[in-house]
Amino acid sequence: MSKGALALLIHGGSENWSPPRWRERFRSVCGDRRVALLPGDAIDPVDVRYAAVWKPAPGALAAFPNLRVIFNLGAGVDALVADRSLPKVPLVRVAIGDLTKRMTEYVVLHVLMHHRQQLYLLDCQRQRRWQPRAQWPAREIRVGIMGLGTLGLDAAAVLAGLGFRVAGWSATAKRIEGIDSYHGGDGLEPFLKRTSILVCLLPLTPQTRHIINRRTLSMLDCTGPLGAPVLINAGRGGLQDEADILACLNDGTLGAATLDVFEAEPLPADSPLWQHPNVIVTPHNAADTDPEEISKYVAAQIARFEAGGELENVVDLSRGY
Ligand code: NDP
Ligand code: OXD
Repeated sequence: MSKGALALLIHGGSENWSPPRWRERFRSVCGDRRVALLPGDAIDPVDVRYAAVWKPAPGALAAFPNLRVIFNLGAGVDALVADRSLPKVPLVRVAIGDLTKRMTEYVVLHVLMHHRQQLYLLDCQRQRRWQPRAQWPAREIRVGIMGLGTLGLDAAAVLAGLGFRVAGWSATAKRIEGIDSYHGGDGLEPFLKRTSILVCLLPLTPQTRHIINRRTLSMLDCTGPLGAPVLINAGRGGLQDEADILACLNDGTLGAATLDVFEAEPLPADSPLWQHPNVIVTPHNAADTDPEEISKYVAAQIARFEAGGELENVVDLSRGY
């Protein structure tokens, strides 16, 4: 009996993430299973059992009557969950060491960038000025991580290992050695009030949309050595109100920001964030994962599922992440 086919529906991405490259990779890890890149490759929709997708057109997955599992080729599923015609089959997201470690690199890089006053030092370099400022130790900086899931937990542990005082905020209560944990609506204000570098690694859901706004930024701690607090958002652009962030940067409520994600991507050329002296903009590449690792992860999940095993990292659609 022939194996159920895998359909690839992939939009956007750099050359390494291009649809033909994904087809090549999946063909090399899927043995004799048919792999069809859509639209384009000929395949009868009734033969499709699995779909591996990145930003598919809304409604596109409803075309496969025998679909058994959808694999999202990234960690965040907000765009898929918003598709009301999404077939009612398990939706699996990426949670693998390669992605997690790359996100941790990004978070650590940017926490250190602000903690070690690198924006100031780069400015001095451009002006040929040799003017070091006093540097405080990591233990005087309180980092707060919104989202203590796969990504937030790893970043928290590495930052704590560097000596930062780390806290996290999540939906449900956690007990994690060395990390102060806050949760739920009641935990948000005390969490923000003790935080001077805020790292956002939340999923985008109706509950978290625009959670980074003037009200929440105004609660951050400005008594530490940094003076004004710092924001690092690598979750999703929909988590932030960009007009509020700009206004807070301009009136000193916020000292600086690193942003990897934006309300509109690519960030429009006329956004003031591009040129702001206290903003670091990166092009949604915080965890630019190795696609080979992702295709092997999907192929292994399909093999386990067909052998009667459990799928891993299935999204809870009622929570939206
Ligand atoms: P997880 O699902 O593992 O973790 C999500 C965390 O957010 C959990 O701790 C969860 O709490 C918490 N959370 C969710 N909703 C709320 C809420 N309303 N209030 C408080 N806490 C909440 O996700 P990951 O760590 O794997 O990924 C997080 C996000 O990072 C992704 O959804 C994606 O948007 C983004 N991302 C960005 C990338 C980039 O390149 N910029 C790359 C990869 C991911 P609890 O533990 O209690 O459930
Ligand atoms: C993801 C991303 O969700 O890259 O994996 O944003």
